[in-house]
Amino acid sequence: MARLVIVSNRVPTLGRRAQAGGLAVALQSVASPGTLWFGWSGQTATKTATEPRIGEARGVSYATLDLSASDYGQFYVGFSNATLWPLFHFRTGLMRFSRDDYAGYLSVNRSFAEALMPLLRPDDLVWVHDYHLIPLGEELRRLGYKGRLGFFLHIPFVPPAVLQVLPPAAELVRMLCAYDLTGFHTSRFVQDFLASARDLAGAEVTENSVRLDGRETAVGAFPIGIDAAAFARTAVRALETGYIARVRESLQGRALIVSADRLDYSKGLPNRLEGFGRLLARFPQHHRKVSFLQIAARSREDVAEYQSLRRELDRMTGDLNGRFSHFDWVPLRYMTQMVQRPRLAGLFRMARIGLVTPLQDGMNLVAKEFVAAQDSEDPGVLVLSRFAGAAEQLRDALIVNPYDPDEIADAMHAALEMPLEERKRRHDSLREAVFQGTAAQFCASYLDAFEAVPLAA
Ligand code: ADQ
Repeated sequence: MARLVIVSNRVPTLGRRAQAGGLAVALQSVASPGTLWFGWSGQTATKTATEPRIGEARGVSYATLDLSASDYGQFYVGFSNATLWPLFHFRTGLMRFSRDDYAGYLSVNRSFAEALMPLLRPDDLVWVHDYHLIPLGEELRRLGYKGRLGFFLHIPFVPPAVLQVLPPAAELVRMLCAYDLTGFHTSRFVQDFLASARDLAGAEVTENSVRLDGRETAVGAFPIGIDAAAFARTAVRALETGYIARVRESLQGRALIVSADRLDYSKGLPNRLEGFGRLLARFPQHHRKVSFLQIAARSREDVAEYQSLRRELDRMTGDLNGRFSHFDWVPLRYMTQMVQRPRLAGLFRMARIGLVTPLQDGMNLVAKEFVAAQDSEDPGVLVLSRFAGAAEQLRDALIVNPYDPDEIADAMHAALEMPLEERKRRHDSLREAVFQGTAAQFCASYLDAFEAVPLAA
C-alpha cells in the first residue's frame, strides 16, 4: 500500500500548545501509523533549516523545519496571512501585497521542497494542505519528483474577478495545476477555480479537470468533516465534570447561546455581536433569560488587522454589556482564550443555540461540532451563515446572511421560541449529515480519487 505523506504548514502533534485551528483538528484523526507528516516546526531560528528534524509519535513520523525570522515574516505573516487569507475571504480591501513577501513565500516553499524531496519514495501519496503551500507541488516537480502530488485548499476559492486583484494571480493558478488532484470544500469553490484557471491562465477546463501546459489536473469538491461519534461521546462525558457543573450554576436556568471561533475577521464577530444587540433591543422578552458566551481564541496577533479587530471587539462587548446589563444579569460573556476540547464539547451540548455566522468560511467545523454535541431528545438550534462551506450540507440549520444583524436577531429569536418537534426534525437531518460526512470519510474520498488519478508516463 502506498505511504501517505501529509504536508501542512503546522504539524499539530509536535506543537507544545494545542491550537484552535480546523486543519489540525480534522487531519489529526486520520494520520494512521506509517504516515509521514512534514511541515514547519512552529519555531523560528537564526536561519531557515535545510535538514528537517525527525520525530515519531504513535507510529506517525514527523519531519519539521525551523524558519528564519525574516522567512516567517514574509512567508507566514506577510504573503500567507496578510495577502492570501484576506483575498480568499473576499476582503480585497484588507489585502496587502508586497513583492518581497511574495519572494519570501516562494523561497520558503522551495526550501520545503528541497528538504522534503530526499524523504520521498516514488509511490508515495504526497498530500499538500492549504494556502501556505500552493507552490510546493511545482517546486517538487522542478526537483524531478514524478510520483502523485495532491493539494487541498481549506479556505474558500474566489471568482476570477476577485482573484485577479492579486498581481501574481495567474502564477498561483498555474501552481494549483501542477498537482494531480486539487480539492476544495464545496462545488462553488470548484467552479470558481475552474473559471479562474480558464480566464486568468488560459487553461482548458471540463467540469472536473483542468489542462494547462500539457498536464491534466483532476479537480473536485471534498467537504471536510469531524470525528462526530468521538466528539459526541466527549460532549456527553463532559456533563459529569465540575467545569460544566459550574457553568450550569452560573447560568441560573438561562438559555446558553454559544459561539467559538479563532479571533479572525472572516468569522463575522462584530456582525454577530450587533445581531445579539438587535435581539435584545427588539425582543425584550429575552432579557435575563439568555446568556451569550462568545469564545474568540486569539490568533495571528502579529498581523495588524487582528490587533485592530480585537480592540473593536473589546469596545463592542463593553458597549453591549453597558447598555443591557442589570446588576444581576450580564448578557454577554466574552473570552479570548482557547478552551480545552472536552470543555468546548460540553458547552456545545448545553447550549440552546449554536451561533456560527462567518462572513466567509471554507467549511467551518464548529458548526459540525455543535450538531454532533447535541442531545437528540432535546436538541439546540444551529444558526448558520450561508457563506460557510458547511451550509452546503447543513441545510436544516437556520441559515442567515451574516451581513444583516437583524436577520441574525430574527433567527436567534426563532431558535429561542422553536417548539421541540421542529428542533428535533431539524436536528435529525443535521445529525445525519454530520455523522455521514466525517473526517475519516473526507480523507477516504479524497484518497480514493487521488489513487485513481493515472500517473503521468
Ligand atoms: P478555521 O478557520 O480554524 O479552519 P474551523 O473550521 O471552525 O475554522 O475550525 C476551528 C477549530 O478550532 C474547531 O475544531 C474549533 O472547535 C476549534 N476552536 C475554535 N475556537 C476555539 C477556542 N476558542 N478554543 C478551543 N478550540 C477552538 C480552517 C478554515 C475552515 C475549515 C477548516 C478545516 O478556515 O473554513 O473548516 O480549516 O478545513
